[in-house]
Amino acid sequence: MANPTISSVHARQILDSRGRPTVEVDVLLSDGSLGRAAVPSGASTGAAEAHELRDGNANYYEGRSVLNAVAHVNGEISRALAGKLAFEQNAIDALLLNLDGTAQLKRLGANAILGCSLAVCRASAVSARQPLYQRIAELAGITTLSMPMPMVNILSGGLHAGRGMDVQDFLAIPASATSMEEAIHNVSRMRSAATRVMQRRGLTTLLADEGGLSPGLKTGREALELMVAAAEEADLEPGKDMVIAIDVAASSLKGPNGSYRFAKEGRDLNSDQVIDMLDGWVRDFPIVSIEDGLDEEDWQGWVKLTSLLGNKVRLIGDDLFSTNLDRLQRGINGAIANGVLVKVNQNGTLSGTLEVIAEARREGYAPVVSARSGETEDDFIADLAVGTAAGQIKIGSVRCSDRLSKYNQLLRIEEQSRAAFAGMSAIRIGV
Ligand code: 2PG
Ligand code: MG
Repeated sequence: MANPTISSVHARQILDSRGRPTVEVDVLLSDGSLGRAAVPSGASTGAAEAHELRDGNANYYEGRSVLNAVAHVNGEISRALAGKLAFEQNAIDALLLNLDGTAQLKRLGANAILGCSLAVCRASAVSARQPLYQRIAELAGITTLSMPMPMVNILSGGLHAGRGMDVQDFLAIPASATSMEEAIHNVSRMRSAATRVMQRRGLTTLLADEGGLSPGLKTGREALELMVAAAEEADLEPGKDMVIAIDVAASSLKGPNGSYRFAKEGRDLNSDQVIDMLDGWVRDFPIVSIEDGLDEEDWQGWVKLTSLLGNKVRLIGDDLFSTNLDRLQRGINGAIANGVLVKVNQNGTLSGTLEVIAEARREGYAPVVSARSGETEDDFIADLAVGTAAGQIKIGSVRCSDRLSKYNQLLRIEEQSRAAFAGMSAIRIGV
């Protein structure tokens, strides 16, 4: 059938990588094509994110079950989508948004809506016998695909590691790699080397939520030094073969009176002091990218941070922009940041996510397609990064199947597609 329609939409509750319930949706088309998608979930979440609907029943999965969201899919949403043209992704996403009727998708739940949106896209790719990345490229108007440069979590802190360190992520970018295969190999060397260095120093090497290590170091500087030591241990030259990205996740560091609480260091800093600290780190370490260096509502601070460091490193808004077009445009108009983290569940639909990526690209902001700290085996974002030619992807560490499902899919796509590896092109400022 040339123009298949949606025959059925069915959701169920499954568990994510933290063992917490999440929504999985199956979309079946009139030509027999099946699309399945599972919804990720964050721990360090932005206030402006689309709403994750949880049941709040304390006796069942500690209040985190998603049976209401599942019921919304199996009732209202499945009735509304039945008979609709599967290839009309924009129309389907618009219908989902209208059906919910609230700005943050609070009524039906962004988890219900996103699961349907992604599953429809997958089903249409199956129907067209296209790889998912190709279908996404069509939707995004992209003709030249690219393999994204990964930024890979090596050390974890913040809400992903029981606040064992103040800064949430210390990530490695395999700068000299010329293919996805080489990039993944080099960060794997770095990740294993970090374990060896930490074992020698008597530090714990247990895994954090995204498969990174959490040595529980007191200061960011100590963690950055460990990153450099791990690169050297792996025979990767810091600054050349391996460069560093950090995610401060500063919105999770709320101290009194608008200050930032660096609990491990035992001090509260104001916005200017945080900027100073980051500036010092950029001077002393091969850092090329800083995510959420300041709080999601510290717009004034962001202006200062951007004018000081925006011509040297990528400044990525995660909680700040929350994959929300209005917030990204506010940032663009205010000369704030020069990159945006892209998380499908912060936005709520695939079409909305593609709009954010397109706007970022138009304005010279680097889009970084990102997983959440709570993930499933769903590998949608690997295809999303390739199909949108985003240039960068952030998945977590090269550990745990919820992370590896995406890295492995990138390896498959590299083998199958003719997409060129983006290398550092999306990260360099002004390129
Ligand atoms: C982030 C993400 C992934 P979370 O802050 O960038 O590392 O974490 O999904 O908890 O928001
Ligand atoms: Mg973040």
